[in-house]
Amino acid sequence: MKEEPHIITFNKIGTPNLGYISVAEVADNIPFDIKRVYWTYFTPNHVERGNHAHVALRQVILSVAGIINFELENVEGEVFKFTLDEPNKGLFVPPGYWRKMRFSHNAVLLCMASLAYDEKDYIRNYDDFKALKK
Ligand code: T46
Repeated sequence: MKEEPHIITFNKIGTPNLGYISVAEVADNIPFDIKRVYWTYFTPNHVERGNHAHVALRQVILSVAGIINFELENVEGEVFKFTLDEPNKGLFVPPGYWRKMRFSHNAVLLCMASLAYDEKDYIRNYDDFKALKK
């Protein structure tokens, strides 16, 4: 079955008085074995990051602080827009989606990824990406 980007809502344990904890766990709410975790921060809000697609990488991405707007496009030209504005809201991104991200000044993006870093998994040219359409 074709995978589509979608929001994963993590549990939120706690109360407003005590604060909260959310948990990501393979086989519970992460649909792959996590091989790598990375995070990005201090991105000025006029900067657009991303502008690439992945060949095989599967990801669950959270905004653990601040707000991140995602635009995802597949080779068929379908566009999916998501706003990560709660620390218990994750975005599952399958392979084959061109992504653009915009950040609030305080945003911290945390990514759980299915593969080790490999620049060969990146498609960084939009025309090359669109040429994948059969
Ligand atoms: C993604 C979005 C959400 C490494 O050396 N190792 C790593 O594991 C990563 C992720 C990046 N890098 C290097 C590669 C570049 O020289 O860090 C530099 C910045 O990476 P990039 O321009 O790809 O950053 P973003 O924010 O556009 O994209 C990143 C991830 O690369 C990408 O997988 O989906 O965050």
